[in-house]
Amino acid sequence: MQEHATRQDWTLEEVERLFDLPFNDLLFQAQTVHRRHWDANTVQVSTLLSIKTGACPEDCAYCPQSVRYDTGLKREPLMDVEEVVAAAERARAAGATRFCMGAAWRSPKDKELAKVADMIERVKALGLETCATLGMLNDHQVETLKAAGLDYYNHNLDTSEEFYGEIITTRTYQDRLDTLARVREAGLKVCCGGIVGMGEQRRDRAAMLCTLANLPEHPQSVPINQLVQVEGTPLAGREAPDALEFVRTIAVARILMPRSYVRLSAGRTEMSDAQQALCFLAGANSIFYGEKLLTTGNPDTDHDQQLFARLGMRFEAGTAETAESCG
Ligand code: SAM
Ligand code: DTB
Ligand code: SF4
Repeated sequence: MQEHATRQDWTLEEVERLFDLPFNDLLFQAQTVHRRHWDANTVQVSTLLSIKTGACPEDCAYCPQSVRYDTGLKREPLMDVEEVVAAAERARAAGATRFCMGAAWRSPKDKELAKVADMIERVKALGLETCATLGMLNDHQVETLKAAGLDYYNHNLDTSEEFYGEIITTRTYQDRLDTLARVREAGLKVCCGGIVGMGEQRRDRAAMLCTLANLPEHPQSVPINQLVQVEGTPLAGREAPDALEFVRTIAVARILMPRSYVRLSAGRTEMSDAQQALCFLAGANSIFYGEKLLTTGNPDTDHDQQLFARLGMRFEAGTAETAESCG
């Protein structure tokens, strides 16, 4: 059906009309699109590790790792490669298929990047897909990551261009789009999404998803985070978003980007099992799994396993080849 073909020419008005649909109509449409492209009962599982924590010079108002806010977070320098490999082994044993390494940098220095490239090679050799989120990159840095075998680069737009300046003043939306273009043009898969619950309007959520869906290629992975409120950040104390509005955001992402993984990302600890089930019905097919995100909590793995059993859902099997199977 033409209306469900993959498109990159969405108008903001069209996207807002999707948001405005009656809830059941929106979820039915999202689930229909979802089933056309995906197994409806399978979820991809990624595990996060903060490889360099805190003391970030940027001023992202949501982030506990910014040097500008006193959140009581302990700073940690770039981890040793062996420690990262050990954490990746544990994630693989727990059932994760993708390992995401996050660093609190505005952009990496070349020496730091060389060490991250080692981490990527070693984690990939375990048979895991690799993802990194390290801030802004230049062409040369993107090439280094590509040569190390990186699969995905995460770099979020976070919100609409209009609202961006309310949340971050130390970089521009265009800076973000420039790094995304470098990553895409180097042939890396793009992981790019945003945050719901920062005080933005529905129009901002629609505009962010519209921007993502109109990129030259849809990001292969779209994380939708609910703001994790951390004491000491400027956004602590914001009103939590309406649970159903969060589900709507997932559903619209699924309809706009039918072939992308849509990840129900940060914020699951604050969500009921019923809300998470609605997110899967709306087309989410990826989660962060493991008891920590970067610096904040995530549901216990036991709880997640029980939730998946109750929903009759399963984890996606790994697709990356192990070093052994390559001979
Ligand atoms: N420094 C790099 C950057 O900003 O791209 C990489 C790490 S940064 C922590 C990665 C993403 O985490 C941010 O773009 C944001 O979307 C998300 N994030 C950070 N703090 C969050 C919070 N309190 N709640 C929800 N998402 C958050
Ligand atoms: C994404 O979109 N969410 C993840 C990952 N990409 C890097 C990070 C969530 C961080 C939540 C706050 C924290 O734990 O520090
Ligand atoms: Fe730094 Fe990334 Fe946190 Fe912004 S989101 S303060 S860039 S770690």
